Amino acid sequence: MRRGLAAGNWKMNGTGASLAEIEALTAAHPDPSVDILICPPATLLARMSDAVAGGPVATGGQDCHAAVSGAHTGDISAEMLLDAGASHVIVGHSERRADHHEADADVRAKAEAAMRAGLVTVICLGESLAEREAGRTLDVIGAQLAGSLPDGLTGANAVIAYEPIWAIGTGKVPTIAQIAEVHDFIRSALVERFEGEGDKMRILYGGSVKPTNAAEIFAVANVDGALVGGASLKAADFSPIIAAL
Ligand code: G2H
Repeated sequence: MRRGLAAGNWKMNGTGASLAEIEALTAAHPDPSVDILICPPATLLARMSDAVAGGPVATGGQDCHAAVSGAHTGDISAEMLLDAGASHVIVGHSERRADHHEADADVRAKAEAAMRAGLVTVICLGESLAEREAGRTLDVIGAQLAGSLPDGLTGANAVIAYEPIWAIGTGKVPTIAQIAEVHDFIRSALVERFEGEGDKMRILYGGSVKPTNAAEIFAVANVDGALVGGASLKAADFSPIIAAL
């Protein structure tokens, strides 16, 4: 049985004042039946990790460089995220793929770096609207799975996040049937490649998850939680999503 995971991706949002939201979230879920993860901007990671230490909320980075250290201005290694208190890192988010031209091979190298550092890697996949309308969704997801996932992933060190690009921050959500189709496809591919470990990996849905739609999304087979952007910024929004899982 896979344990649910409610993951918040704060993207480029949040300052020190936002730590009050984490205090409220922790107070609202002292003994949750699911895992809770917040990935703040790098500037908040160490402070947030200190603030949640010993409690039910884990912290993660939003990206990492593939190398351990070196001349990479502005980048952060997986080892540095670990040092700042993170246990997880998101790699391959569509905003990174688009804004920073990250290809599957880059995402795979970052996921390998996360494994090397001992972080749980949250690997993001998703199709564009043009790809969906062309009937290519499963081909695109299949290629991303093959190209972005390194060997050696397990249920303990990896989480997959399916995020249709057209549903991110737009308020548009796929139908339940569309979510089910892709999650079932991802599960089959994971089991085919990673055998028993593929069955243990959590598959999150991401894209405009809100308190009002979380329960019906979580009822879908092979949806093991959510990667939540905008609705994870405020405890008042994220808390009911956690409770729905
Ligand atoms: C998808 C998601 C979080 P939002 O990017 O990763 O963002 O919930 O704002 O659509």
